[in-house]
Amino acid sequence: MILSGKTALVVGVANKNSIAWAIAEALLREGAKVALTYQNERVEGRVRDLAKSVSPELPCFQLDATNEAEIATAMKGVGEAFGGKLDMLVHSIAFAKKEDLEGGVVETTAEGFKLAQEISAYTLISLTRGALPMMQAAGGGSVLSLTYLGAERVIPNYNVMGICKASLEATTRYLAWDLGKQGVRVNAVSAGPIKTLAARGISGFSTVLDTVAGMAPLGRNVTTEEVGNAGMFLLSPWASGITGEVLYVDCGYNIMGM
Ligand code: NAD
Ligand code: 0WE
Repeated sequence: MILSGKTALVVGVANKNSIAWAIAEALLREGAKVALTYQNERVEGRVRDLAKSVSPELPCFQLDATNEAEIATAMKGVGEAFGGKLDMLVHSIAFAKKEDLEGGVVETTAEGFKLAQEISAYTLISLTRGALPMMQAAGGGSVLSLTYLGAERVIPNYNVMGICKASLEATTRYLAWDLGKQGVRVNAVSAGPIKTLAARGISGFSTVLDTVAGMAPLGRNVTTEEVGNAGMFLLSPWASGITGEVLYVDCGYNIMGM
């Protein structure tokens, strides 16, 4: 098992359909010790039940990523659970106000823009900073985030989230430069559309799924398991020569011009 003796913190599990959960399952399968966080009390029960379903002792911590104090408290808990050493960090969170995911980008308010950027991009910096002392203690580490094609192409209605994902991908490259000398790699997986909680309530999502399945070389949509396995690869020593990279896990859709 490639990850035995390694430790991981996975941020972004809401339920069993979450991409973060598929990554956690792949990490566990390869022998890693995994800790989870949950955003708030509303999802706490569900996340703790999921954790218990795979292992009796899987540490869970509350972490609203916009709350610096909660980041510090969660990191302290992770340090206690893992003997002060962390090898892997997964950032799998995003949020924009519903009204900013429809209508015109030109209508985006400063408040909506800032909220989406803070949760969807800035938190890659603050979470990495929080994890860094434990990665230094481990002699290096690996960070992974989740992005989407809307970062570099126009996907109707993705709007301010596309702008945030462009920011997240640039942040991935700058962090990779910053932390490379310390043996910390920073990469992103660009996943194809998947019907998770974050995709519910997005009008026309079924059309997005059908369009991609119809055009992608593999003729179907990607699964959370496939994204989990690719994410696990980038986090693992098999990817020791890869940093600052965005890896497409989208059944090939991104290569198409027509
Ligand atoms: P999901 O709803 O299961 O996960 C989103 C998570 O973000 C939830 O766990 C939620 O609690 C968390 N979150 C939101 N605001 C937060 C905050 N302030 N603090 C802490 N956590 C917060 O949906 P998902 O599809 O698994 O999304 C995970 C990531 O994958 C996101 O970055 C998303 O943009 C990306 N992604 C999703 C798709 C897709 O089609 N589902 C495609 C490509 C990329
Ligand atoms: O990153 C995402 C979606 C993230 C997201 C989802 C919501 C729904 C509920 C962020 N904020 C919110 N806010 C809410 O109130 N994806 C990659 C999934 C997605 O969203 C789309 C897509 C795809 C794919 C929106 C329009 C078109 C395609």
